[in-house]
Amino acid sequence: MQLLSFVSLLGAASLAAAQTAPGNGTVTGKMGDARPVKNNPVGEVWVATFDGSQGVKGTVTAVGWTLGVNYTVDVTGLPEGKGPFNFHVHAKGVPVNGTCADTGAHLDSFVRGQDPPCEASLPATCEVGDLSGKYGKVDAPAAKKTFNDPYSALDKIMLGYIGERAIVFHDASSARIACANLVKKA
Ligand SMILES: *[C@@H]1O[C@H](CO)[C@@H](O)[C@H](O)[C@H]1NC(C)=O
Ligand SMILES: *[C@@H]1O[C@H](CO)[C@@H](O)[C@H](O)[C@H]1NC(C)=O
Ligand SMILES: *[C@@H]1O[C@H](CO)[C@@H](O)[C@H](O)[C@H]1NC(C)=O
Ligand SMILES: [Cu+2]
Repeated sequence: MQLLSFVSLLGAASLAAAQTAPGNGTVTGKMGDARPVKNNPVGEVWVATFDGSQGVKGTVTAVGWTLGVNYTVDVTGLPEGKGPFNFHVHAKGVPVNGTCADTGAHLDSFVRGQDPPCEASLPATCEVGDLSGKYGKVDAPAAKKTFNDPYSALDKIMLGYIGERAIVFHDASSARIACANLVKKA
């Protein structure tokens, strides 16, 4: 009886160790977990417009909320057979020549890096810009998805500021298939 409970204790201990192994929850930003943003201008709207010239057509909208930002992805034209698609806020905007390669890496305000991948159950430990890592990928041909990200900021002085940065869609090979800048709606 005593031995049995000792054995089950050991089992529980190794299970706990497995759950906190590197790559599952122990990796966070060098500046700590992303901080929830509570002072965004509620209702302020930013839109990334995909005009179809890169195949993807539609919008990714970011609306200020009392906790971070509400995003709505509403796009068509995701290429069949190339998904599922990741999408991120990247660190830089799209240059005038439209090259998605020049949008930098994911927005990573708390300096976490991409490896190991984001653990969706622990979104504060993920890169701020890794929206599909936190809230799920989308698939071809059309995607409509709404979610709240507590860590996205609409104020330039805040960590996690997403304004004027690019939303980038990647295919399953991680190629950057389409990008557009988040622009403040007048
Ligand atoms: C991480 O741990 C959680 C439970 O804490 C588990 O649900 C999840 O599957 C684990 N993820 C990985 C990648 O091991
Ligand atoms: C933002 O999303 C929350 C739910 O996550 C919802 O209660 C709220 O009404 C939304 N706000 C706006 C401005 O869309
Ligand atoms: C596009 O513009 C960026 C920024 O000015 C530049 O670094 C890059 O070389 C350009 N790419 C092409 C293909 O013209
Ligand atoms: Cu990306």
